Amino acid sequence: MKTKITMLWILILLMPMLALAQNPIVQTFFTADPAPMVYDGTVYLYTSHDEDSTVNNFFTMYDWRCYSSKDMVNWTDHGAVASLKNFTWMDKTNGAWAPHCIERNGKFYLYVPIHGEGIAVLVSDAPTGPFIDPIGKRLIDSDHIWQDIDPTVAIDDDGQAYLYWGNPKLWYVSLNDDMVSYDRSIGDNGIVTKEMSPEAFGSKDGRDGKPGTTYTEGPWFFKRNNLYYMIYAAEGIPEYIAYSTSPSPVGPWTYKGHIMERADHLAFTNHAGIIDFKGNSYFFYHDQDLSGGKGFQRSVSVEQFEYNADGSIPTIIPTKAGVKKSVANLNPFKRVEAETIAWSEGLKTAENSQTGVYVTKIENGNYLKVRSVDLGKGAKTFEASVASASQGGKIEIRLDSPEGELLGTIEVKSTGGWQNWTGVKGKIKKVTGVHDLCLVFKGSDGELFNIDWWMLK
Ligand code: FUB
Repeated sequence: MKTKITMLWILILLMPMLALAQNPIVQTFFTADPAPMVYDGTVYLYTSHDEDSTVNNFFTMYDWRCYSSKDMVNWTDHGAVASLKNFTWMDKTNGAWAPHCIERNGKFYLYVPIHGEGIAVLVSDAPTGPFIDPIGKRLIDSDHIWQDIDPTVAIDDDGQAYLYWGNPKLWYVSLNDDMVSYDRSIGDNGIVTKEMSPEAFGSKDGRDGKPGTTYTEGPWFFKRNNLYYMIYAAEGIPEYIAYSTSPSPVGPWTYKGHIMERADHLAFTNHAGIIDFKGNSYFFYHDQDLSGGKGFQRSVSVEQFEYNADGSIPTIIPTKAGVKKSVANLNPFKRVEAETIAWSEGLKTAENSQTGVYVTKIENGNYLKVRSVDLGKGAKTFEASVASASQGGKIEIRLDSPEGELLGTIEVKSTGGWQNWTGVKGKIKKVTGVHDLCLVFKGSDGELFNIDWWMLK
């Protein structure tokens, strides 16, 4: 009895924290190595993907995923946009490590490391793919392919694109305008090795007996207000995040210090991505909260921050709350993909050629939350596209939290198959203004139904 009362108190005390939880930003999969890209009023977030089952107690990573957001609190899942199967010139089945995508002249170039096979490039006409391999071989032609990981790319104001990468050294190439080849006239057949001096990349404390620089891996290269930044994972395992700046894209780099310190709920690796979006600055990283502390099952999180007046980056504290304020409202009167989620409990997404990405593995008590939903003058009806091979269940539409005011309940019956999609609708109570909305799923044991999209009318 005493234990039950204590548990109840812990839950009551945790409630406000859970209600605020925004990190990690994806709860349906384990995601790592965030690479955010701003394009056409939207943030596209490319991630690597730690599988739910880790093989041989090492990174188990087969594909790269993409998520997008217009408001920095609701993230739409675009599924696995590329995988190791894209490359026919090698036969690795594991090793889809940290990606980076950039747009040039309406094409999207996804640079990816294949651990042990070096760095490759894929190209697409859309940020969410499909991506194809334009050169049929690895992009970086080096004799140290095991160290060729974590590509980061930026295009300077004069149009010159640079691709940096590497562990435990930093190399770069000057990409040609086609973005899939590079200038072979500089460095060693095009590859320039950066000098790893303590002035450039900090002095390692030598705790493993090997003095050197703090630079380890995971570089993130960008230009802001005429200053070039190199953010990176530092000082081996466990890693913290540090940075250096330079007056030019190719150095000399000057070490500037730590950005994110080590912390218990962070993984033994960390990997940063930084963007400015709609007037705010955001720092992406990964932690191991969602998996309960498993370093091979990481999750991407994000914090809003402000640069100091001199362009330096403050120390950023990893939080559970993450981004507190959305930068846009969500319009529920247009079809909302069900995989647009601010927070979810117990759900997965899957994809097929008919529906694209949809929400699945729905069981009694699971829910998804969308934030900053502009209900305007109020809606009368909730509509959704669902499929169920079981007995179905119910969708409760609740205001602000999973326990919030019940606006309506929609019945979902069996449709005769998990891919037999049909429309359901029902009346909801009229509420005006901007609110968070929760879809709370109810039913008996087992999987209830899949949901592809919903909207209000
Ligand atoms: O995700 C695999 C590797 O772990 C990445 O390439 C590194 O940056 C580290 O995050």
